Amino acid sequence: MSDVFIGERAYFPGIGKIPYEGASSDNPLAFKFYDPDKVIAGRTMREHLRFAIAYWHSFCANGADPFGTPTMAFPWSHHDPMTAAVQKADAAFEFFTKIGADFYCFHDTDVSPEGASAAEYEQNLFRMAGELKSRQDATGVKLLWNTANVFSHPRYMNGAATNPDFAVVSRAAVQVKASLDVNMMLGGANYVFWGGREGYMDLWNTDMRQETEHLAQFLRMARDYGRKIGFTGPFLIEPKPMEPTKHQYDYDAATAIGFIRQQGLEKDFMCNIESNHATLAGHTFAHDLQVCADADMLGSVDANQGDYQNGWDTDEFPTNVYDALEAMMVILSNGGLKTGGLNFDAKLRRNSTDAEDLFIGHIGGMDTFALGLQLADRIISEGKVKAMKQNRYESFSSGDGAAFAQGKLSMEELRAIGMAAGEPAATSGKQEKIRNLINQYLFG
Ligand code: XUL
Ligand code: CO
Repeated sequence: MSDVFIGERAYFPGIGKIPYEGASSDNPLAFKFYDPDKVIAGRTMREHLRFAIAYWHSFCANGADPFGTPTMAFPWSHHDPMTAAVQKADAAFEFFTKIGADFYCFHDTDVSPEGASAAEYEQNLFRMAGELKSRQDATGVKLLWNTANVFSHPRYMNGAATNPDFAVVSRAAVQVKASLDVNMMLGGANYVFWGGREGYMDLWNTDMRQETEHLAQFLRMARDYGRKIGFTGPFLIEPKPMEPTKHQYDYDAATAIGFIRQQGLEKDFMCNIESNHATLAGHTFAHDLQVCADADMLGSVDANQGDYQNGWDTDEFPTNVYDALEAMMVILSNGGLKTGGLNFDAKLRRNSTDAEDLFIGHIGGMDTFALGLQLADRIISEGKVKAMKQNRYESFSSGDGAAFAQGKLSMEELRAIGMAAGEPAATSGKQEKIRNLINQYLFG
């Protein structure tokens, strides 16, 4: 096998382009269900799923945790930070090409060293954007979204756009403006805001009203600048309820959408929904996707999964087919991902230390969503589940029910109908029946 690589050497030697081999393959480095060019409902799987690789987890997270030091030694850790960043870009594009992902996502600080000053930060980032651009052009891999990491550096410990100190707010603008410029250079399809430190640790020392107004002000300025330089894609807010802050302002999809509307940002902003963030907020993944779909604000998806026993963001590769099916039901019913994609905001476990593990994690995630897509397509096209759902609302399709739904009844008229109708008959919700039907689709 000849090795495919982008720079001077291969960073994943001995691993070639991951093939589709089908469900009976026992090759761990092959897709079992993700067949990129297979057509489902008029589009190829790759067009439906728009997989993206997260730079931060795949090429930056080294296994360090609050209790232990790094477990992963990257071959792109050159002592000169810019040389290391270029080598990391080579490794990343080698990986994107071999796994067959059409998109990638990054934070500014994932791809470029911060440098000793704001000016050096900008200089490094723009140089690295040039490096990324040439690799995009060489491979055809595209930028799904980028963002500014305004949560890791100590200067952001009290927040970025919501920091009580204006000096920090303006410093965050250095990164966000540069990241918007880089998005334009690289033809990004979306731009993301995740407010990791935009929340509070203690309400006693926090003016929540002032902080959230500053956040909106900051987002309006970023929107105006993005539009001024020609960015036409959606700006995406990624909700999360907590971690690292005790309470994050963009708690969940419903909160983020309420905020977007309250601030008059609905023409430009949508949501990027992450599975593990939805579950941290006490919802299912599908719930937060549905909230966005109903509001016409489903922008993109961070595809990962949490651990149902843990109350934190474990960012595991998705393997739960049931969750992926529920997600794909919402996504397909909403007309697909449009400018968004499925970004694997997922990291290897700390003790997954073989080079092939990064491939195996992504293969599992891609196969899981390929299964979800195929099953969702069957369920939608057969129409049985939809009919069962619609049947529950049948009483609103004609007569007084339709008049109510159309706003044609007064409270007095509604009461009179209720008085005349007598005690309503009990109507079963048929939850067990519908769940059993789903299992037939999965295993029948
Ligand atoms: C953190 C998280 C981020 C965002 C981008 O939980 O999900 O990586 O996706 O900043
Ligand atoms: Co995320």
